[in-house]
Amino acid sequence: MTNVVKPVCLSIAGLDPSGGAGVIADVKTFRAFDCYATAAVTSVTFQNTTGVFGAEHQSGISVRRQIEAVVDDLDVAAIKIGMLPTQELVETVADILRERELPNIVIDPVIRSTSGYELIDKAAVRALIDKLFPIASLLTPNIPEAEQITGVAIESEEDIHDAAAILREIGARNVLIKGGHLQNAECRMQNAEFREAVDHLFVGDEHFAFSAEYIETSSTHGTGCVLSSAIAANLALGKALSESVAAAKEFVTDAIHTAARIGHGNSPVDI
Ligand code: PXL
Repeated sequence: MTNVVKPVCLSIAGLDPSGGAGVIADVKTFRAFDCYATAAVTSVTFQNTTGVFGAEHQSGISVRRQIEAVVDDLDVAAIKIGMLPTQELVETVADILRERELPNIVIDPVIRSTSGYELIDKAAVRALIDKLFPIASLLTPNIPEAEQITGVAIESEEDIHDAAAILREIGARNVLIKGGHLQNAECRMQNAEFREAVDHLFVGDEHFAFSAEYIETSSTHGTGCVLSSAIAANLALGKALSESVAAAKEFVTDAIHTAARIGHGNSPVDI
């Protein structure tokens, strides 16, 4: 028997028991890129395709012990961080990442669910900026998250550049602002024939735009989780940041196309 060596990826995120977002989406994504999947649960949320009904957050010690159990034993090649609902959890995770000098950290600054449920509190947002932005290899906000963190109202590509500049001033090294929400509004106004969803990556002095067909659908639950974990998986496989984002974007676009009809609400992407 031969043992296959695979890169190990770790998701530090919430549990969506209906499988659309959070650690379940992340684990499936890691697996789709042939990485070995591990996960530490930060919050057990109560939700399904119709909405989020509540959450029971984990304590700092629970999350610390879950992460330590993984990193004490396995050689983690990349980490995706999603929902960190409290200041205590942000600080705990930041401490461990620093202590262990863990590589390839992709942070999806999850603030609110698509259905409008606040997934993290205000003190956690502040701590995220102060403690986690500086150690992230990449930050992946969507437009509402970038607006909330920077205070810039994003209505154009120029606004995306302005928001990215602020995110970098306040500590993020590399930033991917996902344009799906902007294209949605703009395209509706213009009633355009060909719609694009453009994500903007800022790395060092470089700017890359990743365009994909904008798909008119309500099946977008979990897309942020899948994109950030797909980027982490590609970094774990040794790809550069821009190549990892390109591969992840293609994967998410396919996943939106092939979303299964699940539940009575907005179907999640399936992978
Ligand atoms: O898509 C944001 C998100 C991330 N993580 C968890 C979630 C959600 C949205 O509902 O539940 C656990």
